[in-house]
Amino acid sequence: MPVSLRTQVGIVGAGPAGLVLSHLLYLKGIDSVVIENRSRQYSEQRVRAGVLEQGTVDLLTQMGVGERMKSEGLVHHGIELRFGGRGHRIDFQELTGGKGITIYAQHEVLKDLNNARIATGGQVLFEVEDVSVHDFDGDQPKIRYQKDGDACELTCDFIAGCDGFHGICRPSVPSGIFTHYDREYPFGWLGILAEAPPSSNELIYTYHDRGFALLSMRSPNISRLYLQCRPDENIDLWSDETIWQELQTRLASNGWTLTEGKILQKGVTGMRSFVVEPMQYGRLFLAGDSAHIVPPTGAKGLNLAVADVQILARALKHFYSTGSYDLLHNYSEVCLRRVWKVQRFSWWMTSMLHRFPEENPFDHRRQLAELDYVTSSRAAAKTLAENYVGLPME
Ligand code: FAS
Ligand code: PHB
Repeated sequence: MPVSLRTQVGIVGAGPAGLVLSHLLYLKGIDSVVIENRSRQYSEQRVRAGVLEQGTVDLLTQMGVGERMKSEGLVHHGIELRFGGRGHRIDFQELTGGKGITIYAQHEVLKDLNNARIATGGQVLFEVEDVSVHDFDGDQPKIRYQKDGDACELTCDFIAGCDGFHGICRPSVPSGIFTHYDREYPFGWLGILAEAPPSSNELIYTYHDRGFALLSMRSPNISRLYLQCRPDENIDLWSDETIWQELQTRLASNGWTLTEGKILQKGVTGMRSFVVEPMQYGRLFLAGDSAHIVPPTGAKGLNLAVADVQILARALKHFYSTGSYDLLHNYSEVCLRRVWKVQRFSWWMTSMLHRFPEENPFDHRRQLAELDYVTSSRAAAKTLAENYVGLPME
């Protein structure tokens, strides 16, 4: 006989989507259990996103998990677009009425959320195995899993599939329900974490004949940098010297130098745009990367996951307070309006800043004209700025 547990909302995945949802539900008086197959240590060390939109920062602060983010995060009020060896600043403060972004690593957000969940008696079960979801077309969906060798069954009112792109929730929905929208890009990003003080106070996105590069950071002593590479790039072929040399070339600008340092971590990530519609089936609701993937050029992945679960938490609260399914029925529709605007922005930033293998000279000149327009027209710069700091929630 499996060990039987009961909760209101079963959450698969303890990434940004799962943990923000669990804590939001707690703050609304709703019980949840988070089921995670990795260890807490793994998820709190995995280097991923780095940019928090204004809305994400405000939410984490309102949730009471923003103290370390406020003291250690780096607030930025602009970015630089660099092409032709010259930099052009996009002034978020002026263009968005004072909004900005905060550089604070995703794994630091997860540490803060895990600590908050534990401090408030939350149930986040790490290192579970053989997770599966069942009966979500009925009113008592179940999550089955192995924990410390015991077979367990968690009966819920609802399941939130926050288990990322490679999770089990999306594939558990019967075929024929979902429509998939997918675009793979003909390049990836080679990313490094380096023990080097950032050579700029703000992010630099650069368009170069040899390909895209991005200067970001994690702290006054740690730089985070990326360069466009083949989608199937073999990271072992890239010595630290070669990486720095390529970054120096692509980021070069008169009178500016890129400070190098010891590379602490390096890896290659592929790039795709992906959306599944609808984002729900029965009492299973998908949120975050389990439902959509954006290329990281717009720094949106984590922020979109947080937006999804804000909408889901509001709908669940409405159900438990009134018994009405209205907001739950509208979950996908409301989420997808934002998802597709974020997909558009992420695709646009990616298309403007990367070299495409199959491009012709016209495409190259058109990209340069796009960059020239964005950095010389206030209207064009404003559209970049308002998307980058985060569109308002519905
Ligand atoms: P996540 O993938 O973060 O979390 C899903 C969780 O579910 C994980 O903890 C996983 O272990 C767990 N899980 C999976 N299968 C399970 C199962 N069967 N049972 C139980 N648990 C299961 N976004 C940006 O905005 N900027 C970036 O620079 C950026 N860089 C990235 C680099 C990499 C290498 C990757 C992979 C992603 C990057 N992203 C970036 C996107 C990333 O930040 C995601 O958008 C964000 O993590 C989405 O959060 P979640 O939806 O919670 O999914
Ligand atoms: C990062 O700091 O990891 C980062 C910043 C901006 C992006 C993508 C990644 O667009």
